[in-house]
Amino acid sequence: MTSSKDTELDLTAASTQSARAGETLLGAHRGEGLRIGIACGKFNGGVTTRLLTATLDALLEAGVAKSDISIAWAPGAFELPLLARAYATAPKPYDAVITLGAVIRGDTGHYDVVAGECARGVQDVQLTTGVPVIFGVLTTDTIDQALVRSLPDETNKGRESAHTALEMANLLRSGSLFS
Ligand code: INI
Repeated sequence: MTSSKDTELDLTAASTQSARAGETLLGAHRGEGLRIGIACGKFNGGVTTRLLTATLDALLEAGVAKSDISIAWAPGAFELPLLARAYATAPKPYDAVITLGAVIRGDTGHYDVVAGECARGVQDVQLTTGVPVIFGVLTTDTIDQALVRSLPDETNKGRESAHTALEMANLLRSGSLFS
């Protein structure tokens, strides 16, 4: 029986292959000196606050200074890309932006439009600005699924988003991508 374990990155194999290239870039999960913008949705705020808590825990643990973190609250996930663009193009641009939201299918016909446009907008912003914008938006069929993905543990989507933001920000500052 195959499982997701079979597709995990094998660090030994990765290191063996890296030795065959002139340069290998890997972003660390370190936060010193990085400025991070967080755009957080108020819609389904009971869930997004759980994501935000874990995001901040992870950023502060990694050494991001409190004064280098800004949080902006959007009405809902649909508005997150616009806030992300504002962070990415600010006079003193942020090194990465994290979007946090919860789009829950429930009974609303809105779901596909809101979730799809949010994802498309987030990708647009990072590709047009060159600033990493992390998609920390839960898109689930049920409230229970959203609650499971925002538990106060390692699996919390906000914590994962914080690590992704640091990794991408550091990666884009390294080696031949930077100078
Ligand atoms: N916004 C969300 O963040 N999550 C949802 O589940 C959601 N649903 O289901 O409608 C939602 N809608 C609001 C939307 O993001 C906008 O704020 C609104 O349409 C105004 O532009």
